[in-house]
This record gives sequence, C-alpha cells and structure tokens, in this order.
Amino acid sequence: MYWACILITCIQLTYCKVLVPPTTVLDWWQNSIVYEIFPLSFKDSNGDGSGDFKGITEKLDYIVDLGVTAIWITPFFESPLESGGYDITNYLDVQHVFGTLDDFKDLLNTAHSKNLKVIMDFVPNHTSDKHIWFEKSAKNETDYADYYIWKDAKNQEDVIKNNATPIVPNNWQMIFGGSAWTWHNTRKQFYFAQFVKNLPDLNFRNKNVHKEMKNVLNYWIKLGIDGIRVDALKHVYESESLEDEPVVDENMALNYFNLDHIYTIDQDEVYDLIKEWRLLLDDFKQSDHHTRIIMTESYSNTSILFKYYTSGAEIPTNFNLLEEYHHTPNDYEREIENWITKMPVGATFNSVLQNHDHTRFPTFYGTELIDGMNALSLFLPGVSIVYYGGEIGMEDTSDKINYARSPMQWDDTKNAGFTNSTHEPWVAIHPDYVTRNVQTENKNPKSYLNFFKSISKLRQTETFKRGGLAIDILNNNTVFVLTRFLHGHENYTLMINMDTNYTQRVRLSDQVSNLHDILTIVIGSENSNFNSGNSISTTEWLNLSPGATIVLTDNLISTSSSIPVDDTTTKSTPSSSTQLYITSRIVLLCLFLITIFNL
Ligand SMILES: [Ca+2]
Ligand SMILES: [Ca+2]
Repeated sequence: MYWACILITCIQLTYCKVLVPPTTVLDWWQNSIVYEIFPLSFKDSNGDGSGDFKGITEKLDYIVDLGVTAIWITPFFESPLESGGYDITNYLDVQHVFGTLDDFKDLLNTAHSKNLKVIMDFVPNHTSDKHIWFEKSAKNETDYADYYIWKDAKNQEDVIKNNATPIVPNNWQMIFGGSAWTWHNTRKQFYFAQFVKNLPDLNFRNKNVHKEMKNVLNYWIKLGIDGIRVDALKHVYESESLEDEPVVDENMALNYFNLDHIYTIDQDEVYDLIKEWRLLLDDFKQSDHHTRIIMTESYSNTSILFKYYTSGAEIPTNFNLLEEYHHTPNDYEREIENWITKMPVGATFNSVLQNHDHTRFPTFYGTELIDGMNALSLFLPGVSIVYYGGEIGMEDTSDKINYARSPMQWDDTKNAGFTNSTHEPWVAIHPDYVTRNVQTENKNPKSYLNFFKSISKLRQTETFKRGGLAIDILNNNTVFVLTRFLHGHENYTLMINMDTNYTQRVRLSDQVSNLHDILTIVIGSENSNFNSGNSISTTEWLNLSPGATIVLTDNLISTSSSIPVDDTTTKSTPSSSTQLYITSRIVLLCLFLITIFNL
C-alpha cells in the first residue's frame, strides 16, 4: 500500500498535480539545521588555548544568525581527552577544560532563551579505561565485575599455572589496529575493546549497565538537554558466541577491515536498546509535550538504519552523502532517492555532508564548490546536519588526527580570534584564516558566510518546511538541479555546476519543462556572476562557470517587481505560483511529508 501511494503521488506530480499542503504543525526538529560543535575548537574564553562552554555561550548569537535550530556538542564529559572526549571517566560531570557544570547550565539556559536547542553526545559503547567502573571491574569487585566484557585466555589454565603467554579468545580486531582483546594483569583475563584498548566496551548484557545509562540520560534530560546523539551505536552489542568472524581475504593480513563483522556490529539487540531510550525520553514528553530527539551514529546500511527509525530514533544519521563516497550529481541523486523513497512511513529525511571524522568538503572538492555544497546541504528536506566552520568554507589542516577539527576562524588577528592565549592553541589553526574568517566574510555580501545565511533563511518558508523535492541532472552529469516546491507557494530551484574545470552552458527551457519564462535570482555564488534580485529568461543560454551555484525562484512579485524585464526576450506564462518545475527525467519526487502524513 505504501509503495502504491508513493507511485500514485509521483505520477500525480509528474503531471503537475500537487500535494495538498498538510496542516499539521511540524515538530521543532523536523526542518532543523543542526550545527555540530567540537567544543575544544570553537571559542576559548579564558586564554588557555582550548575552547570551552563560555566561548560557545559568547557565540550563540552568531549561531542563531546562521538560522540554526539546534547545536550538537561533541562529548564534554569528564575525560582525560585521549580520544577526543569520547573517552569518558564520569558521565555525570563535565571535563573542566570546558568549564564547570554551572558554565554548561548557563550555556544551556542562554541557548534556550534564544530558542536554540541543545543536543548532547551520548557515548554508551565504551568508557575510558580510567573510569572508576573499569577500575573496579578490573579488580573483579562484585557489583562491577560484569560491567565490561571479560574472557579467559584460550589457554587460561596454562597462563595461571605456568605463566604462559595468554592466547586471545577469538580473531576479533580493533578498528584502530590489533586484537580486540587486551590482557589485564590484575584480573588475569582479557577485556574487549572495539576501537582502541584505552576504550573498553561496556557489557550491555548486564542489566546494571542499562540502569547506569538510563541514569545518565535522566540526569542530563532533567538538566534540560533537548536530545542525544548516540555515538557508535552499531558497535554496542557483540554476539555472545565468541566465534571467529569470517576472514574476507585469506591472502591478506588479519586486521579489522579484513573481517566480515557478523558478530561485532549491527546485532539485533540494538533495536530494543533504542526503544528503551525512546520510552525514557517520552516519559519526559508526557509532562511537558517537548520532544527530546534521538540522533544516531551508525555507518550501517539503510535497511538497518530504517529499523532505527521504527525503533524510535528521529534522526538515524544519513552518512551516504559524505564527500568521500560521492563525486557526481548522479551519485547524490541515487543516494537521496534511495533514502527518501524507501524510508519508513512517518520518517523524516536527514543529511550530513561533513563532520569531525571526515575531510571537510572544500578540501575534497576544491574551493569552487564551497557555496554549492553548502547550498546542497541546506536545500535538502528534513534535518540538515552542518559542521562548525562549514559556513565560512573552512578546510582541513595538515594535522594527521585532528585535520577537520582545527579552531574556528573568527577574525584575522593572531590565532584567528579563537583564543587570546600567548601560547599556541591546542591544535594548529589553518593558515587561510587571514582571509577566511567570520569577521571578514560578514562584510562581504558575496562571501561563503552570507551565501550560507541567504539559503538558510529560505528554510523558514513554507516551501522549505513542507514542500517536495525534485531533482534533475543536466549536461552529462555535471549540473545538479534541485527544486523545492509546494502547492500555493513559491518554488525554489538550486543549480550547481559540479564541474570545477569547465563552464557549462544551460538553457533551461530546453531541458526543464513547465518553468516560468522569467525567474528571479535569489542568490548566486561569487564565482557565478549572477546577482541577487536580477531576472533571467529560461530561454536564454546561461553560462555556469566552474563550481557556480545559483538559486532561482518564481516568486516574481515579492523579489523582482522592480526589475525591468525586456519584453522582446520574454513572454508571460499563465502559470500560477503553484506551478511546479517538472523536469524531463525526474526520478525523485520526494517528500518526507508524504510519509509523515501517511499519504
Ligand atoms: Ca579555554
Ligand atoms: Ca560494544
């Protein structure tokens, strides 16, 4: 039935029939821009070279001005910071480099006063090996003995009696290299760690571990956070069988990437875990009607992520649009379509184009496409997860580990305005900060920052909140065209020349049907030579320079009534503002709304 509905809807749209706009109000997160902050690198308020809570609080107005709905702050809990803060020693307190718990409360309250939501990173899979739970577990203390995953050596008797070298229980490997089993001399057993040995995995087959995690959630929800981003969710459970995982290529060395992880990731128990947390968050909602969201981090295939939706996660993060997997409009279209047309009834689309674990997209694509990729990120329906500094076009540094986590570039002064420290910031600042920084870009109407803000503003329109998406690809898989449409409202079309070497010539009337003859330019990227407010004729040839990006609308009355139009090159079109841009080869006519309203 679901597929039939989708098919009928697509056919209707292809013949210019439109969806009736739903009247239901969207929940706060459903059209949100979520802004990821790596707190060590955002703003240092006290001159110690590390970003902190007060620094973030100082910059909340900047964040609000970007059109952001919610900030997601990566882990800020008590931690030796050996693994980016994902190595937690106390879930109920903060790492003091970021400030005090009161500083965090002040950040939370100030954000809420500006109608900005706050999402907390939640790291259930592992703790630091310096966590008191692990220390007690290593001593085999009764209450904590099974908090982690401990196993005997294969030759345990020989080890104990004869001091033999312990043999690991199976072939499971750590993601960052080596056996997943580390011998602990105090306990005389191996413990299991999926990532690195200083991050031992918690044992979710122990009911007390579930209780501890619920306690953590209760604590932070009561403090006022609006949602959680669950780290490494696919790694939480392992099979109890302890069987070896199949080797992919016997001729290659044994390592994490040469194993088929049928026993260490994506175990079915994870769905019940999501449901457990959903119930907990919904208990709070019962009293105040405020939704606390669950975002998840799992680089899993979509069939698994779609079960996250049905288990109660609002945002199973969609990593399929990250730069390293895709290069062309066809790739993007395939992945967008694959998600939108197959996600469960009632689900909301989401997308992320860069984050703290991946190459920033200007480094991958080149600077020509900074505006284009930001526009793509903001044009897609549902939840857009963006990464700090993306709005000003920040690039990777040469740091081997923290290449995508360099300090935010606020101005052109020493240390980019990130810190007033006399010594160096905790990690190197990108040398391009002299020109690529918030202060400089704010003054330039055609900067990356102002381009970002112009498009994020469109997300306040009904078309962006509740409208559909159509995709077209022109000029031999180089020009990517996305249109947001909604019956009774203006339409918006984004054109990106993803060819960073050659200018592409496009005449829209030849390639896209049912367009107004005259469209207004909402904004053009600096490399496009198109200026806001000007009109273009769809019968003209447009030259899109390499990487050029423009946004067009048929909202002629409000944005271009003062622009004179040459009657010899245009003719009126009888279409109304409800007209759709229906292209010759639309495959995707999406709508997260189609599913929300169970059409
Ligand atoms: Ca600081
Ligand atoms: Ca685990």
